[in-house]
Amino acid sequence: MSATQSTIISKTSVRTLDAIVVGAGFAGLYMLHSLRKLGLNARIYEAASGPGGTWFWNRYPGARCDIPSLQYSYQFSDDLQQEWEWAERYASQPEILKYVEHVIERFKLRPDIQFNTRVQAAHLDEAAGRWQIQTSTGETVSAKFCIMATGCLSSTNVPDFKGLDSFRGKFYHTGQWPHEGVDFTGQRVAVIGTGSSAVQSIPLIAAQAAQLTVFQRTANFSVPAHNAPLDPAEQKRVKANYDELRTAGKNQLLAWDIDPNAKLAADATPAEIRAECERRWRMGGLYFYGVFADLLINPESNRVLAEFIRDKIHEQVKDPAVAELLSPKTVLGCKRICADTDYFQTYNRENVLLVDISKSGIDEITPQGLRVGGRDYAFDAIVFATGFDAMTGSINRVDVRGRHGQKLKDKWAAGPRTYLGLSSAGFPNFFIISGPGSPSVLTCMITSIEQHVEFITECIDYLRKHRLAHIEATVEAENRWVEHVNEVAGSTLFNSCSSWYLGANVPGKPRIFMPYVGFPPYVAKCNEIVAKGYEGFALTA
Ligand code: N01
Repeated sequence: MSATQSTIISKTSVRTLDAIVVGAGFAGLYMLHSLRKLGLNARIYEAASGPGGTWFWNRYPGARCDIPSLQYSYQFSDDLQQEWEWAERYASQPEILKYVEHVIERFKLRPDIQFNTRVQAAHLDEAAGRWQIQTSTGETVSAKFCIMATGCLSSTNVPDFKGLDSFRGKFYHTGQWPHEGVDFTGQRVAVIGTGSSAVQSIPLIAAQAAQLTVFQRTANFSVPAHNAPLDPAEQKRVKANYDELRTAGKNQLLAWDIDPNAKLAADATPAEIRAECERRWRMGGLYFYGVFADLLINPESNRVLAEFIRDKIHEQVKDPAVAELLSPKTVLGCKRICADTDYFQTYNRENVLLVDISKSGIDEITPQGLRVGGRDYAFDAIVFATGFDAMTGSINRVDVRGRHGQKLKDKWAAGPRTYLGLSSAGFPNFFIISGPGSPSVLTCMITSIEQHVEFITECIDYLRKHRLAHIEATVEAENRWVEHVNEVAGSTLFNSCSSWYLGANVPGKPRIFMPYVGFPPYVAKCNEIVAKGYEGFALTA
C-alpha cells in the first residue's frame, strides 16, 4: 500500500473483525449467519436504513418477484421454509421485506448489522494481510476477509439526459422509489423504459394517473404472471416434500423448477408447438423459458416461439399499430422475459399513449417535460424505469484496492475479470457473492446466493483448519474462466441482443456477457475445484 493510499484510511478507532460483509440483502444476511456459525466475528455494513437490498429500494407500484415465492426463498433451513407462509403465488415487495425481517429476527442477526453506513473504500494492507475498510460514517474497520454482498441490481441507471435538472415536475427512478409512495392522481406522467420494472408499474400508474405516456426504446416479451393468492393446500403439498422441488430446481439452468420440456421445437410439429406454447402461457411468466429445450440455442426455433408471443400481443392490444410497436423484434429470452399483470391491455386505455423512441431516442428533458423527435410533451412527473448498472455497478462504486494498490475498477475497465465470479486475482481474501462470471442474475438469485455463501464459508473453514492465511485466484485460472464464460454464452442466443446482461444499457460500459449460463455445470465446477484443494487458487500460509 502506498503512503498516499494509507492516508485515505484514517487510523483512529479501528474496529477489528474477522470478516466484513458489505450489504444486508439476501446474500449479506445468509453470509453473516454462516460466518457466525463458524465462530467468526463478522459484521454487515449497509448503506440503506433497513435490510432487503434490492427489495429495500425497489418499492415502485406493482413491485413483486417474477419467480414463485415457494421457490424464491432460502432453503438452508428447513425450519424456516416450513414455518414461513407465503400469501401469494408471486410475493410482493412488502411481503418479501416481511420475510427478510423474519429471517433477521429468527437468526438474531440484527446486532451485527450496521445500517445507514456505506462502505466507501476497501484497501488491502499487504503487510498486515488485512483489509482496511472506510465507511461513510467515518469509521475504519480492519478485517481479514472482505465479502461483497452488494447485489447485482442495486446501482440505478439514470441516463445522462440533457436538461434533466431543468425539469419543474418531479422525477423518480423505479429502483429508488420514495418510501411514502407516490400519488399520481390527476397527473400527466411519463414512463421511460419498458423492462420488467416498467411492465409491472405501468398498469398501476395508468390506473391512477390522468394521462400516462410510455416512451419505448425496445419492446419486450412479456407473459402474464397469473398471480393469485397461494392455495394453502398447494403450499402444504410443497412443504411436505420441499426437497423434491428444491432438488429439481438446482438441476436446472435457472436454478428453480420451471418444469422444463426436454423436447426440441425443431423436432416438433406446428400443432405440438402451439399446444406447448398455450400450456406455458397458462402456467405464466418465466415458465415460458421451459417451453422447448432449444429456445435459447436454435435461432429458427426461437423465431417460431417468439411468433407465438407476438400473436398473443396482437390478441391483447386493440389497435394493431400499437400492438405492432409493442411486439418485440428481438430474440425471445435474450433479454429477460417479463411477467406481467394486464401490461398489454393497459395500452387499450384511453389515457395511455405509447411513443416509439427506437429511432429518435429522447432529445432532451425540458422544464415542462420531454422533447422527443423534435416534439414537446408536457408532464407533471417522469418515471425512469431505466434499469441498473448491473452486476459491476455496486462493486465499482466502492474504492477497492488490492495488491500493489491496484484498483478493482481499473482492472475491470475492459470488463469484469473474475474466477468463478467469486474472486479476482490480486485481491486475496476478497469474495464477491453472485459476482460477474457466476450464474447469478440468470437464476433464482437466492439459490445462487446460498451456493456462493456455502462455498465461501467452507473455504474460510478450510483455510483455518489448514492454518492458511490467504486465498487468491491465480491469473491463469481467471483468464481461463473468463474465456470459458464467454465461450458458453457464445454457444447460446443469450448475447444476441443489447441487454443489460452485456452492459449494453449503460453508455460506455464494456460489452461483455457477464453472467455464467448454466447453474448445474457451474456448481459441479465449483465442487470439483474444492475437491482438488481449491484448484486455480493460490493458498498461502
Ligand atoms: O431494467 P431494464 P428493469 N432512453 O434494464 C430503457 C430484474 N427485475 O429495472 O431495452 C430510453 O430491464 C431500456 O431500453 P433498452 C430483472 O432481472 C425483476 O426493468 O435498453 N430508454 C429498457 O426498456 C430485470 O431484467 C423484477 O432499449 C432507456 C428499460 O429502460 C432487471 O431487474 C422486477 C434508456 C430498462 O429495462 C432490470 O429490470 C423488476 C434511455 N437512455 C426488475 N436507458 C421481478 O422480479 C434505458 N432505457 C419481476
